[in-house]
Amino acid sequence: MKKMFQLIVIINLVLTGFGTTAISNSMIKINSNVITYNEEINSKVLTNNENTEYWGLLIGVNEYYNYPEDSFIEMKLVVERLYNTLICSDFWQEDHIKIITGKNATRKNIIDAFKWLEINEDKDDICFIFYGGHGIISIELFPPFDEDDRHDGYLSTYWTSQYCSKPLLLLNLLGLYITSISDDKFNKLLSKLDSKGICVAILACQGGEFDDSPRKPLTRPSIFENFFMENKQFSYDFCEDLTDSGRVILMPCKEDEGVDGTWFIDFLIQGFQGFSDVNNDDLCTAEEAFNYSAPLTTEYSSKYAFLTNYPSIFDDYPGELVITQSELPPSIPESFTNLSTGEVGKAYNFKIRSEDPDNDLIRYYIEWGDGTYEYSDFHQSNEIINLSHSWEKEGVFNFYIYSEDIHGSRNIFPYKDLIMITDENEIDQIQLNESYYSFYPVCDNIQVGQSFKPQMNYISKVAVPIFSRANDPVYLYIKKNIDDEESLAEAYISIPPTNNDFSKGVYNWAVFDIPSLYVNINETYYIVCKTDFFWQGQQRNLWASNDEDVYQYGSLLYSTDYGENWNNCLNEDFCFVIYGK
Ligand SMILES: [Ca+2]
Ligand SMILES: [Ca+2]
Ligand SMILES: [Ca+2]
Ligand SMILES: [Ca+2]
Repeated sequence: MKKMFQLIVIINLVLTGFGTTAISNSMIKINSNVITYNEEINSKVLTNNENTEYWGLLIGVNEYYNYPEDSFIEMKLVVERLYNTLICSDFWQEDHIKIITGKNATRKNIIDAFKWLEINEDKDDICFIFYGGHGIISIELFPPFDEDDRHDGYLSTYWTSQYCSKPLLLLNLLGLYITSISDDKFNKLLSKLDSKGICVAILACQGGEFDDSPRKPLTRPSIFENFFMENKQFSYDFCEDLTDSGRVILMPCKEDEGVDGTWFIDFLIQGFQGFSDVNNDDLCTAEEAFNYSAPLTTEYSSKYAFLTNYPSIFDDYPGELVITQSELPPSIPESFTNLSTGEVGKAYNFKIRSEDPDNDLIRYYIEWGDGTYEYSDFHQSNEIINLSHSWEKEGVFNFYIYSEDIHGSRNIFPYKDLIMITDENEIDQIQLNESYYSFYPVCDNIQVGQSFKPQMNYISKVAVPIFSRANDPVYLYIKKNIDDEESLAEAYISIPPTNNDFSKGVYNWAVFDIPSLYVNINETYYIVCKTDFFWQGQQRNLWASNDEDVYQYGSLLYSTDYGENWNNCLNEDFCFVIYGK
């Protein structure tokens, strides 16, 4: 059942509603995945000269108007990481990179950004374009009718969910056409660029749709032909252009696949940082980064996610396309402090260390979990340093420490830790052990709970790790029996959407105040959580859990009928902390 939840969650994450899955039997697409891809690694033709400039366009659609459940908070983080990685390299200048995220990620702004690229770049130059957001597949309604599978891929924008959620199919399709960028449109935008090398990286479902070659012929006449002469001409023009396009397109999956998590782009970023430089020339090419990312993406997605992704590459650039100079980040920080509890207002020291492969100076970026964050000073590589922080309220805090070298190269994976802060209460029951990518939606029709046995006479607070994409009130109840109408106590809070990197398990705890509830020690009680949101597969509010029996005195429960009937999962437990007296 949980698998069903998760699968629906993921599929919805990527399709925003109405997508139709395509069965692909395309002959034109280069479906080379990592296993069959073997372009010459050492025969790089590096023809950059003093006139070669690098231009970047980084698009992260992290927010969808009116549809917080579609938001993709990670995309903003990914774009920031990409920017930081490119800028570490001397090839790249700040004013040569345009970033489009949030409310700015509209179709018009994206097309305008391509115009900005077009005006600035010339044939000596190299362009890098990233798009991250929901990819949608739809029947091929508009020309050119060039898809063997009769489906087009679309890159969504800020307005897409709003205009694609109309009940009528035709309105949906029109909305899609008006608000998003089809693979054909994308191809057209790329074809206006003169740069000798263009690298495109896509992180979207059906990302494999975006490898259209400019040489691709119009394969099928259509009834729309007479109405769309301009487009028809456009396609025929493409047929005549038989020169190399100079494009390398890096795609997270095949054209009919969904994408789960940000692994593909995470490992591409690592590749551009220098992990991919197999020939040790301190240059990272698009091909090297792909070869580095593809097997890791497959490995990590098969191990941790619900869909296994097989990235693919379209490579029309002669030789290898250099994107960055290598600048390796420091290692993931290791901690020498083992502290799980603390008191309000008291400063605690954490000893940490990391090592830069180039022996560069290192500073640390810390998110303390209470809304505060800070940078440390620069320190020697491998030096054990002290970080100090005090938490000002009772609760559970996940905190994250990132290492970054003096050139700005930052490890994309943080050190993760947790501290339980107490004030006037004490900690009674805890289950802190989450397993990667284990969670349940918290909704109205889907309700979730956890049984426990208190060892103190009063319950005063319950903390649960809930990842939120919207400002929904989350209701928490304490019940004596799971199907009791009446609850012994209830509390609710609104959890604002945070900048958290959910796909890496980075999120905060929500703390619910219970007005001192008297309970009998060692008897079973239940925590129940719900929101007012009707679940149709969205990842709007999620409660982290463990898919093994890690808490002895209770178990995880869920209901799929508004709390009428409950399923008791004896071998799973939610994460929670109960404060008592
Ligand atoms: Ca290299
Ligand atoms: Ca190549
Ligand atoms: Ca370094
Ligand atoms: Ca258990």
